[in-house]
Amino acid sequence: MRREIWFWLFVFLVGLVWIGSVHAATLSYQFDPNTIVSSEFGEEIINGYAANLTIVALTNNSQPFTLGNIPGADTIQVTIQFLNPLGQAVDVTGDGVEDTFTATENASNPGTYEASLNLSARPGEYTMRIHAVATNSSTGEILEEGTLDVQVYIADPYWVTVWTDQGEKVQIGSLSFEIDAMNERGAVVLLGESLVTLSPDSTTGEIFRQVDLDGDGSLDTWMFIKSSESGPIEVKFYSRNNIIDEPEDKIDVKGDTVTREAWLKNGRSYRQIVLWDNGPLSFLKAEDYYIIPYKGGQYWKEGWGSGYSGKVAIIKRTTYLGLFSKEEKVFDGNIFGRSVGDDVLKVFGRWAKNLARIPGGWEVVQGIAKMLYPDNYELRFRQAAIPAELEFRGKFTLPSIFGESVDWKALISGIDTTETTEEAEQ
Ligand SMILES: [Ca+2]
Ligand SMILES: [Ca+2]
Repeated sequence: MRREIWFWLFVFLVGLVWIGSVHAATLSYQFDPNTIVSSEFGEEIINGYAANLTIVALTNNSQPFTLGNIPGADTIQVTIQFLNPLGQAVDVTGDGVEDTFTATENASNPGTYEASLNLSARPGEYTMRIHAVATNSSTGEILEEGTLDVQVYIADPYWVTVWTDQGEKVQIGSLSFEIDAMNERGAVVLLGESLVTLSPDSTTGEIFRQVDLDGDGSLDTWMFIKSSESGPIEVKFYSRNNIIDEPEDKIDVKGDTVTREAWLKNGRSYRQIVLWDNGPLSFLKAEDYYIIPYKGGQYWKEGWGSGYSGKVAIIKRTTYLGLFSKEEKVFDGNIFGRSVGDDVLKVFGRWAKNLARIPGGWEVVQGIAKMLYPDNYELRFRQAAIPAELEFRGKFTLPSIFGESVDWKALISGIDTTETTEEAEQ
């Protein structure tokens, strides 16, 4: 008896699930990879570049979701909306009005729907909601429907990140700014001459503002400000204008400390920086430093508004009597937004300037480091293809007792072969 009750309960539940699924269409989607940027971080729609979306919809019995396959239906609508974290459809075309895009059925492929999404949205993460519904227009009855939610990122083709401290003046394009205060309630920023208070957005929690980087008075760029746990403040700029200018080395000497900003990667050029010890006792003992950017696109890839890369090795080479040298890796890894080094040399990955390659991915076209070091060091820039093009003190390199020995050849010549040649330089 008891067993029977369980049996009928089971039948009842299966029936409920079945009734519930009668009206469920199954959706899948694909972006034309030639119209978006995709990376290990995910898919990104680039403002101003139409992203072509194909949606395949199936009825509950796996037939193409088309009028002939849904008895009683005389209307099918397949729509796309972009939702904020509260689940509300938002404006992604820049006119202030929330958007619903309609996909059209491919005449020769029933059940396949296509849309071209040309956006002008505030950069960031959105939920792309695809909704397909078949209705009977005279009764208003929904006969079958399905929804698919996908997380996507919308970005502008140019994206620059700079890491800064409170009270530090930063110049980008014609805009100078300084973050005077920053906490969870917002940021106080000196933008040009005006002091503004920015509060976190009520839906995303982000702190942002539209700014003018080319001085024509119109707001061409999105500025996002984000604090990090203990480190510097991350300021991101997204623009449809090219805000990636030629890098300029900057130098500032205070007391016996030199602060210098210099590029390590610019386009396809990688530049090694040698800090040559010119101290008065360097003939007895010299401590030289080598800052070496890894060669190859895979070390300089970003996406989804973060995923910061920028791989650099820092090697300290100590030479005694100009003859015997020992080497140690002081650092090996991503320098962006971090201060690395030792008590003599500090290296801070300050600027990451990114370009969206469509198709392809994001590329850090410029990586700029800020370095702090004593003024008895001379900076030597090299664009060496092989280790012989770098200066080394000392004829004999002592075997490394602690840690790994340095593979100069791999570091300088680059072991990467994945960088494609069809990427056009901008
Ligand atoms: Ca709109
Ligand atoms: Ca402007």
